[in-house]
Amino acid sequence: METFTLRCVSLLVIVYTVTAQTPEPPSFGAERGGAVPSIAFTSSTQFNRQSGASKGRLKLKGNFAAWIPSPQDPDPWIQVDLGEVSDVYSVITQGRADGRAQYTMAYEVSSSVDGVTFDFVQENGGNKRFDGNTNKNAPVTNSFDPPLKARYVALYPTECSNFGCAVRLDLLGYPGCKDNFERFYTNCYLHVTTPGNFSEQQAVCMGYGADLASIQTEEENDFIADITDNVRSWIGGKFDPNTDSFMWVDGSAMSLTKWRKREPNRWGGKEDCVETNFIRRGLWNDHFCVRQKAAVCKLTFP
Ligand SMILES: [Ca+2]
Repeated sequence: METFTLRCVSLLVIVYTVTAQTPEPPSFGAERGGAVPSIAFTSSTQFNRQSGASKGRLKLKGNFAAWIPSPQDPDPWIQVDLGEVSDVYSVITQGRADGRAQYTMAYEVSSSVDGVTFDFVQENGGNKRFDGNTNKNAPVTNSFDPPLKARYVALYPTECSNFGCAVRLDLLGYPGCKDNFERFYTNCYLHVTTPGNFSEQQAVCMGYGADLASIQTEEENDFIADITDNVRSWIGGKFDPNTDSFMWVDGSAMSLTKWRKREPNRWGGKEDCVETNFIRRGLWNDHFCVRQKAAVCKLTFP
C-alpha cells in the first residue's frame, strides 16, 4: 500500500514537472462562443442545412450539434481560417453532441499559410493518421510536433463511427511571431546581428514593441544560445546602482543567473550591461555598455 502511494506521488511529481515546463497553449477560439467567426469555417460538403462547417465548434450543443459531411462525400474535410499565420500546437475533437453515436475515429490534418498550397502532416513517408474519438462527447487532443505554422488548418476524417462522420473541434496555439521573430513558448525573440551599443540595441528592440531579452529559465537561456549561434550578444540585464544589483530592463525579476565564473566583476566599476555567450555558450558577462554587439530582443505577450 505504501509503495503504491509512493508510486502515485512520484507520478504526480513527474506529471506536474512536465506540465510546469510546457504550459498548454491557449485556444484560438474555434470552440462554442469563441473568437473565430462562423465564416472562418468551411467544408467539402454538409449533410443538411443544419450541419454546415460552422457547426464544427467544440462544446456546441443543440440540434445537429456538429459538422456532418454528406454520406456520399468521398473525401470529406472541414477547414478553419485562423485569420493570420499562427503557431498551431494542437487540435481537440468531439463528435456530434445530439442524436446517435456519430463521431470521427481517425483523421488526417492538412495546413496552409496562404490558402493555396496545403501540406498534410506527415509520418513514415505518408499522411499521419491521428487517433480521434471513441464516443461522441469526450474531447480528444492531438498535438503537432513541431507545431504547424499555418493560417488554414483542415481536418480530413478517414474513419468514422457506424452512424457516420461528425466533428466539433478547437485549435490551440499562439498568434505567429512577426518580423522574423522566433517563438519560444509564449514569447517571440529576434537575434539582432547588426552590432550596436546597449542603448542603441534596446532602441532597436523597442522599435518592434519588444525589449532586450530577460531570461527566466534554463530552457529559455538554451533557446537564446541556439538562436544567437554563439555570437556575443547583449541581453536585457543592467546594473542598478539603487539596488546595487543587476536587474532586467523589462522589469521582470532576475531569479536565474548564468554568469561565467568570476563574473560579474564590474571591471573598473563600469561594466554595467549584460551579454551572453561570453567565452562559452549561454554564459553571461557584465561588459561596458558602449561596446558594439549583436543583441537579443524579446516580445512578451500579456
Ligand atoms: Ca565582466
